[in-house]
Amino acid sequence: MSFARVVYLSGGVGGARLLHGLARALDPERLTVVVNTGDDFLHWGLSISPDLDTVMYTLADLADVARGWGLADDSFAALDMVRRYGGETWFQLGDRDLATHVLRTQWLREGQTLTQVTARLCQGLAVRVTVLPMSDAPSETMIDTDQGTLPFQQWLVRARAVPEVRGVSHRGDATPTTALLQALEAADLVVLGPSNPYVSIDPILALPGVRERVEQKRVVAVSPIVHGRAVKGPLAGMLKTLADKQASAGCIAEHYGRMLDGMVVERGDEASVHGLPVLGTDTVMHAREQSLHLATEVLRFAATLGPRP
Ligand code: FO1
Repeated sequence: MSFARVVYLSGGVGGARLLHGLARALDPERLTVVVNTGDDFLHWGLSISPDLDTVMYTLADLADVARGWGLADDSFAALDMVRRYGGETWFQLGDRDLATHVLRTQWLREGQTLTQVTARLCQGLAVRVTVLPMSDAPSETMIDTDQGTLPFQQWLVRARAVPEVRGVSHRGDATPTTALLQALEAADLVVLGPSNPYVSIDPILALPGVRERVEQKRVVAVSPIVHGRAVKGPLAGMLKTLADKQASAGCIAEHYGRMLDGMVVERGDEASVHGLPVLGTDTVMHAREQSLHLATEVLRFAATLGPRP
């Protein structure tokens, strides 16, 4: 069975890695990426959408893969001038990256939606996969910590995710875009990327009507936890403080619950997943070829899953 329309929910660095493989395993018009915008914020007066940019740059083969964000071979001359003026330099914006934020800010101010702006930026980079922000309204992820409630980037980047996480909430009353709901209606497979469920996938599922629509579809998740550790980022600590659980692929499956029809985990982690079809394979993607291999494995595994009991 091959899938006619795949919707991929993505956020953060991990999600983008698998996406590069999916975009090669599928014809571009059969793949829609729905991207978390809970990380978005205003910085230097510019509208920054980190997860949208990481997805777009990855699909355009322009991403700095090692660093996980921004453009490969970018320079930081503007950042150096900001530093000389005593401006904020904790969030490092590259010179070419700035063009994305400048035009996104301008086009949003002209009244275009984030969906329209994203399509225009993708067109400029010849990205043919459909990239959809989860909402056209702001829905900033807030992190409740032992040092107060912090906006997401202030916690993750400025505070280096040191403050202990006590809760995650979303500011604003965002609704899913029509394009997102239509993509879910048309989908015959939904893949949850190997992203942090709390801050990259849950913000998408929390939008009114999204979880219900996803639950009606065939859903496969790829574990962001490998042999008890997060491949990248603060997830293991969050599982401890938010769910009092030792990080495992199984607790990611439990987090998503009945929504899942199958789970893809690192070879050797299968036993941690209970009551769900599970595939153990190579999920850690160092090189580009590995993301194509994993994408192919995910699609092949998804095709073996019968209708939900
Ligand atoms: N993450 C950092 O840890 N330090 C940075 O200076 C930084 C700058 C940055 C600039 C543009 C962009 O799109 C992303 C950037 N990120 C940076 C990553 C960003 O915080 C994360 O990618 C997501 O918000 C969480 O996945």
